[in-house]
Amino acid sequence: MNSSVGSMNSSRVDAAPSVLLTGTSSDAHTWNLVHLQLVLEEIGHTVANLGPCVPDELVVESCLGLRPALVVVSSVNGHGFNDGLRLIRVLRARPELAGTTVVIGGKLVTDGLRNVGMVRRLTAAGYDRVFDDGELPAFRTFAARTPDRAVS
Ligand code: B12
Repeated sequence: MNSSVGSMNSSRVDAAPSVLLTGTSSDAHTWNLVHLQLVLEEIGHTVANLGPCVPDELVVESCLGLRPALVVVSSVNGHGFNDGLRLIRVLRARPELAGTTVVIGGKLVTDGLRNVGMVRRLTAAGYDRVFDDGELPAFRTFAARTPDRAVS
């Protein structure tokens, strides 16, 4: 584990996390992250929760250091689409992370509507799935199918 990787909270300090959970660079909300961590732990994952307002570079560094099987990006402040688009481009630019499963979800835009064009652009840029605010059951099923370890 890279010692420079900080985190808001982790399931077990001695276990490599299967999931890296992060807020976006502009997003100060925290309870979304706490809730998602509990959901992920309930289905058996170990979680490194980087917390809110995480710079893109720290997400990249954390992914390279921890090599999680799944990266979960959460945003509710309405800037998630733009922040998320920028973040996935930076992540996918690293060949080591080209195959890592990365999903995003929450309240990604300000109109509160699921926008098909937005989902298409986020997936075209590299997200494996885009989850709407209310799609926790679908997310739970998806995360339960994700293996504990990244395939190297
Ligand atoms: C508390 C709060 C704050 C607090 C946050 C304190 C903290 N430490 O977290 C403070 C006061 C700091 C704050 C600030 C702001 N907030 Co605020 N905030 C809220 C509020 C009232 C509750 C959020 C909360 O904690 N919910 C509880 C958690 C558990 O639920 P959740 O956040 O909805 O997350 C769930 C789902 O969204 C979903 N989900 C989230 N991410 C993901 C990811 C995946 C993969 C999946 C599957 C699901 C998922 O699952 C989560 C768990 O159930 C909401 C309104 C509301 N009632 O939701 C507004 C709200 C989120 N805030 C909003 C806004 C606009 C702001 C500000 C921009 C206001 C301003 N002008 O300054 C700033 C942004 C600051 C920033 N830099 O991000 C808007 C966002 C609008 C939008 N997206 O369209 C909301 C919706 C209020 C509103 N109706 O306008 N806020």
